[in-house]
Amino acid sequence: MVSAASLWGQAAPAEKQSAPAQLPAKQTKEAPNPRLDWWRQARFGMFIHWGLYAIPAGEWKGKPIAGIGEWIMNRAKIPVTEYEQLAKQFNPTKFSADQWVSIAKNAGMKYIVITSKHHDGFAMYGSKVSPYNVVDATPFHRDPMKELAAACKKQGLKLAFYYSQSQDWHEPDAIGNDWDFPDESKKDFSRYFEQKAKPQVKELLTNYGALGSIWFDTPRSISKQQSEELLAMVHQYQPTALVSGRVGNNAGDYETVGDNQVAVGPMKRDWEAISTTNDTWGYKKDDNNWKPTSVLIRQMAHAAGHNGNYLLNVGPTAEGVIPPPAVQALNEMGQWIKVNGDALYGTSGGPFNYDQSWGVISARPGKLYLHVFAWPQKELTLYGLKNKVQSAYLLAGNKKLKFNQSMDKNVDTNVLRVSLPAAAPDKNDSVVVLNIAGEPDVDSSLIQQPSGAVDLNAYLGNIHKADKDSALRMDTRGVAEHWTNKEDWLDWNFKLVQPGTFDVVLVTSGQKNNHNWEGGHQVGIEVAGQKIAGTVNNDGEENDPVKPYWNYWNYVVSKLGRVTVEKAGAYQLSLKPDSIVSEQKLGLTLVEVKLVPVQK
Ligand code: FHN
Repeated sequence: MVSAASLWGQAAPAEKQSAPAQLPAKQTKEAPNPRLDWWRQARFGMFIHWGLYAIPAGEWKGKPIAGIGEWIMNRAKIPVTEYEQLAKQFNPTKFSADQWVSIAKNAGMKYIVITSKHHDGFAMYGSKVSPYNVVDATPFHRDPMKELAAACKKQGLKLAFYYSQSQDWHEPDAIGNDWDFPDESKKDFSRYFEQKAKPQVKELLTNYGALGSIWFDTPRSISKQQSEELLAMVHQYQPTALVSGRVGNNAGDYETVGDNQVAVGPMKRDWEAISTTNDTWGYKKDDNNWKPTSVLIRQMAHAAGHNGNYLLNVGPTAEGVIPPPAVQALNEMGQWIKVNGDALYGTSGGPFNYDQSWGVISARPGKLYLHVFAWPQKELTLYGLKNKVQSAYLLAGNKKLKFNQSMDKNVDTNVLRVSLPAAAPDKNDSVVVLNIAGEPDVDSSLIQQPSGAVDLNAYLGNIHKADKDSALRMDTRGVAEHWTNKEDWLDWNFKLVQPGTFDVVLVTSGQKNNHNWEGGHQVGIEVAGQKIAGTVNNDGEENDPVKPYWNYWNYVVSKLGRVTVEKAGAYQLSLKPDSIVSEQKLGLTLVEVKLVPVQK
């Protein structure tokens, strides 16, 4: 456990009442890109990973193969000649393009992105460029992409193709297969790029009607010129189609953040969160770690609340069936959207830099949508909104709500209080709409939340680097990573509305899929003239249902000690490491420092 230094629990002198530093402006809108109009409107899409890997479904020669299902060829080092044999078994007799598109449509999804060729190199469409494709090499002999294009057209969804432009484990010249083709000196990437990748992308752009995008992935060492060629090709053949950020070299139309990372904080570009429904992308028969619908709905709302899209994956079986638990969750998301779609489609991110203890905010001109995940007793509080609120209502049933606006003089902050009915209209996300006068205008200083907790997220901290080349940086979840230099430190300015005694808690993060976590760091915290010191230990998992957390990443709680702050006002908290353990090269992966009120 934790050692705390001498000032534990003592009454604290009020700190100098200087104004807290303003946080960076909320997401800056990019220059207009008309290609993005439909995509910003859509906000929610279906990702489909489907290919030969659905046959082994995570098991090779009777042994389970760890990791994501579509990587089985690589993880089990399956020779090309053996993996090719799978094509002879691929006969998805239960595949129905209409049914898949209906599942997406019913969920409220507006576009579908499907793997036309994943890293295994097998084309899931009829290709003239390579016979290694679903029409020529399988007993199925149908082109599922043609069928999906027709079904999407009929049902009014956009279709987009995922294409792995750099990794192709079937090809000696491409990136990724070092078990069949270990001699790097024999590889000529541009031969593969010119003879397979570009001609196949051209086929996709010219044979399937109007596309929403080409979703490139894992650029690896592709050159800037090659990324730009792909971009130009897509725009040449389909002037309205988008190119995903992973075309490489910052050439795409928008940013694709890391897998299963829901971005937080100010996002400078249009972006897309990509999420699995369980832990794998391609079907794996023993992966039953399904995300609950509450997590999926809240992740989607988080993405919208930060100006992003939510692309949610399903991995159909080799027979062509989308796993029932995923269909069930999508159905429940669709129910939520039928009532609350106004808070999603065509919205932009909310005006605050930080999330609320009860949820997140999305916006459109004249309206703020308060997505309430944790329904408070009687009253919802929002600090820092300067606009006059004209009316407030629940999106479910348009029920009008009473509210009042005042000033809290102690912290010089606007306070909005909205009266709520006792029961939440939706257990996952109930939306309160505010009609406001004018452009949103908010006090952007960080403030204690209505719950009484102070959430000092890593991405909101001021970073003090001892050495400008230090590797410390924020990942797209807003988590500090590569913090291995103990001379680097963070501090935060914040306003405290309700003084009291607080537990000081550090939340740190492990690697995806719970693989690694590193602790044992010694840290010091100073706030309101009090110092505590402690060790970053694993005191349990963070379990805050309001945050877009899920156990794909583990969030570890470390209780450092206790402080008492006696007066409302402006404060600063600093976090300085005394030592950092980095044997696993992870170091201190900080999600946030939390001040949690101690219940009297
Ligand atoms: O390697 C792929 C992976 O298999 C999957 O397709 C994901 C989806 O975003 N993209 C790559 C890893 O980031």
